[in-house]
Amino acid sequence: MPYLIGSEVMADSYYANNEQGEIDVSDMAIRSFWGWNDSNNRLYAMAEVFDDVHIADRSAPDEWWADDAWEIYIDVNHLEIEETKWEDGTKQSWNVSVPIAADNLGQMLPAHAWRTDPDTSPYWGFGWGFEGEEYGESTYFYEIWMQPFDFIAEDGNLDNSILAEIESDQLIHMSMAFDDDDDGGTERTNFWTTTDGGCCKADSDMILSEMDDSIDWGSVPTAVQSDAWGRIKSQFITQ
Ligand SMILES: [Ca+2]
Ligand SMILES: [Ca+2]
Ligand SMILES: [Ca+2]
Repeated sequence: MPYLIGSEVMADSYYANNEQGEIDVSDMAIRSFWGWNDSNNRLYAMAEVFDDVHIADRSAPDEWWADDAWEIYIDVNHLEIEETKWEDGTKQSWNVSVPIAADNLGQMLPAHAWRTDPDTSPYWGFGWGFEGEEYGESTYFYEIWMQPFDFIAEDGNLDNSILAEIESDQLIHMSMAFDDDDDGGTERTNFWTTTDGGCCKADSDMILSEMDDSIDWGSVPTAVQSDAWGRIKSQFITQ
């Protein structure tokens, strides 16, 4: 079953002191869909983000968070927040900001070489596009698949890292945020997120429900590899 997360459940309680749903949709309007696949243990997400101004003006690789960006944090084992760490990969991030600026797409922690680039990493893929003005009023579309790990060896050695088996009815931690830079520079302005705990935590609950056959998924074929995800995607497009 795909899960829809819209602007009404997002908050910027940390940086702009806004409550859940207190979002000016002429400034930013967000829809995101999440799904998963039992057979390949992948998580899938897509997002559609209307924004009055789109900016990617970073001059340093680690300033993606001060541009328009999509931040994703995953802890598949639903640990206590203080038990999740970048170092051992019990918390993994995919933070993307497009188009590429300062030679980077964003930051993926832990930042082992085999994790950082979706074009070469076997563990995730990413696609994006937009309608409207590239750096003006626009709607950006993001799509990602992620192969989460239970944990990742601190030295990044894959032989000592365990891919997660994700299962039906499993409760996982995810969180995501959408940064909104409208005036350039490296201030964090708006940070619309599923968590009220500020930046960089995987602390929102998500249950991996089975597909619900009572939903009319449609039959629109897509180029995406998973049939199940293709059905979810077709639902997203036609809603
Ligand atoms: Ca905006
Ligand atoms: Ca910026
Ligand atoms: Ca913006």
